[in-house]
Amino acid sequence: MPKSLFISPSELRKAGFLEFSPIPVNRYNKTIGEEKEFFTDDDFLRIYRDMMVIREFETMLNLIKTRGEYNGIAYNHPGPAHLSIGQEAAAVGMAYTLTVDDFIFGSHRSHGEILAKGLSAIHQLGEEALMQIMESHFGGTTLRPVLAGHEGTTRELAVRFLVYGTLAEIFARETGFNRGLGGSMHAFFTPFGVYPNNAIVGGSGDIAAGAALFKKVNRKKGIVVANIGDASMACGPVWEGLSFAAMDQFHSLWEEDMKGGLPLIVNIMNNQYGMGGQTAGETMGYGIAARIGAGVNGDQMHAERVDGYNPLAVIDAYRRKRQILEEKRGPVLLDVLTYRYSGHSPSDASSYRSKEEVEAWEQADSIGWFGNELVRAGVAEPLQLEQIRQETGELIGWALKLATDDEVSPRMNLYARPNLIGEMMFSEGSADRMAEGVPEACHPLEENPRIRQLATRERYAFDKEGKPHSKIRNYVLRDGIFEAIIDRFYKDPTLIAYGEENRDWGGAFAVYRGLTEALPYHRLFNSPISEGAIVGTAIGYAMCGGRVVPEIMYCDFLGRAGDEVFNQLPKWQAMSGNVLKMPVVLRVSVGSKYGAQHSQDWTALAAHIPGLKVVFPVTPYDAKGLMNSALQGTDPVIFFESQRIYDIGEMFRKEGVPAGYYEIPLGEPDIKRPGEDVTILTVGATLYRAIEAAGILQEKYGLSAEVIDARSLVPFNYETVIGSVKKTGRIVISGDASARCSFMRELASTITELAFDYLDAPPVVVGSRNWITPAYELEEHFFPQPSWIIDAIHERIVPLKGHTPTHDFSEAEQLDRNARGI
Ligand SMILES: Cc1ncc(C[n+]2csc(CCOP(=O)(O)OP(=O)(O)O)c2C)c(N)n1
Ligand SMILES: [Mg+2]
Repeated sequence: MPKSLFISPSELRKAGFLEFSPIPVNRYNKTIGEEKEFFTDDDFLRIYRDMMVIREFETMLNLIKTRGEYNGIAYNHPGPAHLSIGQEAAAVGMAYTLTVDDFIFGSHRSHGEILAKGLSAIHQLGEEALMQIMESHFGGTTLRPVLAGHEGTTRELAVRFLVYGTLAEIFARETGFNRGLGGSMHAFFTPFGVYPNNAIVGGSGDIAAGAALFKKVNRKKGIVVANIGDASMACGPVWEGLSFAAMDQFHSLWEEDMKGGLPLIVNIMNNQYGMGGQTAGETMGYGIAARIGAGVNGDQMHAERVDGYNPLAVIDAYRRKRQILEEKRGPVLLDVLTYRYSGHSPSDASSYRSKEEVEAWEQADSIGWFGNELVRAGVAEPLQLEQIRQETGELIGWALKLATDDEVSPRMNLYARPNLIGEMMFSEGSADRMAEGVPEACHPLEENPRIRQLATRERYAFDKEGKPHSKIRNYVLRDGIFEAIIDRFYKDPTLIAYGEENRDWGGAFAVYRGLTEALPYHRLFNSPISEGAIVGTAIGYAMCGGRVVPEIMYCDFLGRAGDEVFNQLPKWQAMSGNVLKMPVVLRVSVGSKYGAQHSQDWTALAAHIPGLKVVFPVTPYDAKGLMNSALQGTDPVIFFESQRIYDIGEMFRKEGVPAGYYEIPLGEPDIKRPGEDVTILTVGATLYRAIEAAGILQEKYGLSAEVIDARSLVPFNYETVIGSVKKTGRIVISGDASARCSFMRELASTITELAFDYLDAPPVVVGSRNWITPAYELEEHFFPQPSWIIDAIHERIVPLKGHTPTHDFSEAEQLDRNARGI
């Protein structure tokens, strides 16, 4: 249903003031005595114990890094260890009230958060559930070393499992929580609600918002916490995540039980520093980070600063904020004051702060202070606290010994299985739906007006006599994409799609016309203009178990989502040790008419990044079949589309585009015109210019060209192309990307390696010039034209009798262009 939110000039033009409410700062002031009503002595002691576990864990790592030894156990750990000594109360306070269904995301400095949340989950889970979690993680690989000789309770076993799994991960052991592929900065363990920690600081900002979106849309229990460093509050993904999470539409347009804000707490772990830059007073202007909330939405994100040196203050805040989230009034911003005594990393010389400052915070140390308070309030005897400290030391020493033992904690054996990591890059799943359930829709699929309209369209572009149908009668490429997507919307209840102008507008290029009527807001909506958040939230949504189709309006805008597309989307499946799946089909439209910033083909950038599948279909049949495959899979797919041809009919498949469901496997190039004398391999919409060139080659020069459409870039099965080259001995590769470092160059070099013996001449690349894309009116000088392909064949492969080239494809010209970098 189209929306109606009337914008009234008389209302909007009224005079007034924007008003803000006071933001509470360190308002918690209860004593332990006063809190006894809400905590048992055991609870207090557990808080103390959890803080102590983190302290000792991090202290051990600090000693390993700086001295190569802890309690007589020597070890060399060359990898990172960003420690949070001093921040324990903030972590334990954050995790204490969270349930197992609540998810936390973090950063490079999140060992403490993993332990705190894990310990909290272990406290809550029953013994059977704990056993089941531990036994099923990688078929017991992490549990086995822990279980050997264990004599305590299941809960004690689980604590050992948590500490060991985290440490083994930090040391890159296959027995670690992520098979050693995550490591210190990316370790996590989803069964305890610990979701990915991100070494790209601030990276969790939009991903966590996507996880909260998943919870909301799929009616899952629990809230999501994004732990973000104070310095990372400057990062784009954090701001984009905030904008996304605070969208008005959750309240104004989403309907029934979907109405209301996202269950998200952005928890600033405010330790006052980046690495050495001081946030308040130097690198940021917020003074008190909680101020940010006032700029995000009318609720000021219910922002508050809390004293993260007192675990009870943080717990109190979480209790209150959770209620806000349960009332669907999120998101929430918490500025949790803390301090790290440890350096940014163990090599940090602390040149950016004074000894006095560190000592002043050490004086106020949360563990020492909390212990004293417990004694003062009669909760614990000093001896009890000392016993906790000792037990913790033993626990950490035990874990270190085990995690550094190459026999029990081996690394992934890449000698025996050299391709193991390669095999983990993709999940290669096939799933009609990511969860059971009835997909929500506003009407049955057959009643959809566009589906009905498409039933009357010509699914092959030519009539019986071979004459083209009038354009408006044709079933076109955008229809193929639409049919695949709407079909999946009716199969997979988790599927959602969003991007800029995706709803009422129907997508900037009308691919989604007809979807607005079919789907409720929570399955199809307009996002803010936040390419980072569009992709980042999709990543968070998918890693929690949903399927999602985000859209980037122009390929050129991919740069705005650079971190999400290049660092997050491709990496989490393997970095998780294959715990996570990433069923995200990212639609990216390649422009042509709007000049330098709206016309670039960046397929090579996507294909370069390991972990992404990349397709670029250019016929209605291929578009539908490849979209079906992409949506059936569980891997991230960058789905390139070309704005030149959204309204092109099916010109190659005489049977037309099937109305029913079919898949075209990713990775198979397709011969679009058979031939004998020369192969023209195209990437993207250049196919149609290559077909034109092939016609001219045949008619004017009697040369029969075989035209192959790459269709996919990653994966890519070379067999068809090599088979063609064996026959023709000649190949031109053409596409609309600027030629330098393009995927065409990759194809050319691989074909040279694989088919050198069959080639009469080296493969020739005919791409766009290495310039800015000029205006549409000048584009024939920039994008490959049929005449360029013919000229290139004439100049570099086989002279064409009587041909006078109009473009210079000589070696001298190529050398000169390269020498000048153009
Ligand atoms: C995008 C990005 N920029 C820079 C870095 C290098 N770096 C690692 S940690 C860090 C400081 C982060 O400060 P903050 O967010 O406050 O977290 P803290 O280290 O204090 O926990 C920097 C600059 C990075 N990892 N990622
Ligand atoms: Mg910081």
